[in-house]
Amino acid sequence: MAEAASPGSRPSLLDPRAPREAGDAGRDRMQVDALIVGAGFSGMYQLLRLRDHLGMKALALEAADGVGGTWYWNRYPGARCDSESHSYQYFFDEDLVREWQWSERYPGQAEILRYLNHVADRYALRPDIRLKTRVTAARYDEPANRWLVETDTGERYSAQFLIAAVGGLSAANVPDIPGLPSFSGRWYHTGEWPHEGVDFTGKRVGLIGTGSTGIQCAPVIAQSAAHLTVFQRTANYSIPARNAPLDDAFRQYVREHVDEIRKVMHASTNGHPFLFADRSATATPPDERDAIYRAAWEKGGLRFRAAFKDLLVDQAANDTAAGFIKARIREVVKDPARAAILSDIDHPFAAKRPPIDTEYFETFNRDNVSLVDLRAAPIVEVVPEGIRTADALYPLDIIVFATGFDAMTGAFLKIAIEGRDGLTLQQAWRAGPRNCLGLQVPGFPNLFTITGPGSPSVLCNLPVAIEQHVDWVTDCIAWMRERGATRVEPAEEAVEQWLATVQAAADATLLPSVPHSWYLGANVPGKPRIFMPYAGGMARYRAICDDVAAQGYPGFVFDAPMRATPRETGSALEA
Ligand code: NA7
Repeated sequence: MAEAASPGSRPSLLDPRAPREAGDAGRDRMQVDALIVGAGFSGMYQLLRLRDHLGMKALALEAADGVGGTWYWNRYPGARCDSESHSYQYFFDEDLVREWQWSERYPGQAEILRYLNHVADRYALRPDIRLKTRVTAARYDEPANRWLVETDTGERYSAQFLIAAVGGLSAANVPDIPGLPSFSGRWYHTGEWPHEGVDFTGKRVGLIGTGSTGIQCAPVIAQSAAHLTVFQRTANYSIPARNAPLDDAFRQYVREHVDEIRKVMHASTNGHPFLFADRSATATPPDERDAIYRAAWEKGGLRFRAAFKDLLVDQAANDTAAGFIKARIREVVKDPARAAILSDIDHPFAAKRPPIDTEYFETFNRDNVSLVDLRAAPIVEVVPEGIRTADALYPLDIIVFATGFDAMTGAFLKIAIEGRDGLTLQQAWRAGPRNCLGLQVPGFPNLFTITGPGSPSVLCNLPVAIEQHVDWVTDCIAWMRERGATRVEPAEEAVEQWLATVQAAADATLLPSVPHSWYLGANVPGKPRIFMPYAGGMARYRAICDDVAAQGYPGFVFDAPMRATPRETGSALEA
């Protein structure tokens, strides 16, 4: 990628002298070429690419009062990324990779937020980011070919391109439990954590949820709370993270191997800096297999999933991993009754998002921790004193909801987006998200979604997925500008083909077999049950996207005759 032009050389679009156009579509609206919704990992990089590489007037609107997206909001105790820090960063500028020093194997929330603020400063992004500005509505004005955007601050914008960089895991899911407003204590969702923190000292804390987040925060809360009660609906696997400080030798290795690390991430299924081992669990003799699992358990983290190539495609192979982990849980947890509840896992390993932890199962050996099996006795209601299940009342001072997100679609649908002919995104996605490559929705010209449903997104180390999406969008816009096109949207036929490809990719794995998975939307009542992310792997997805671009964007409709190279056979969008 070309070097960025000197950042910040143009006057800020937030300058009151910036162009505002009168007229029906433009009255009192700030006119920009591209409006980006969100200033997390994806929004900031999209801003940089459009502004500094294409010379566009681009502006990012961000609801928070700081940049950082996920890492701005998720300040819960123990918040840490599951990707290894040397891979959880931008790779578009090798100098940036070499400059930044991560302190631990997995980056903590505060450190990632510092990194993203560093990026905002280093590339002078702040003048083109408007904070504390939530986009509430966006309507496509077809005659003008502009997106008319409204915000909660009353600012109004008009943009040719609208890029939703809102994050797949940003719309907090607080379950609708009867009686919650009557609770006399305090309650919090982990994804909307107070900046000043929460003091658990001397408190009786209830934690609902045992996904990646609940598994991260339970051990930390248990250290200061008088008592922690973990409410478990679905028992979960977890692999020890084995977090540790990074030494200078490793940091030097990263500085000297930036390109090599990037190549591995780009070649890998999930965008991580390691590849799946080229061996089958079922074809490996049991003793040897066990030794491999033990070594992977000691190494820790998501690398465990890569110990064999068939864990996610073959139930028998998966059973070997599942059995190994369940045995470790029973080994760690001293109380057999608790161990039984924690290891009674009803789905294949890694078919739901596999958590990694620091002393999660060990936490259940503490005297101040109890475990409630909601499968045996579900939550009935919240009462002023605490949580009532079908068979008991648990008195609490604080309830922590680690109950996840309206994932992949929630943040997009929270904005009232209206495309051509009055079609709303809610209507277009009523039966589940429909788009092409996870990037564009039919009927919504010039709207791009970064890491949207239908792309690898949550199945991938996200900065890798984000850079690929942003680069693709930027290249597509550049390609249009070179050819005088002003409008792009996917053809219905291409969308149908891509949806079939996404479904086929999922069906080739064990992932859709879990009925309570949020990959299927099952955690949000009333949400359509559609497997949303593209499960064919990041490397495969990148190749498809590259192919589409190289072929002159077959499946996408532009408003000007384009010189496209016809494909010789088949479609770029096929699995
Ligand atoms: P997840 O993975 O969606 O986990 C949410 C947890 O909350 C999970 O254990 C749910 O049980 C549980 N949950 C949700 N609603 C309820 C109700 N109503 N009652 C009891 N328990 C409930 O969210 P996380 O924040 O942990 O992780 C999301 C991603 O963020 C993660 O993949 C990382 O990428 C970062 P269930 O399994 O649905 O029965």
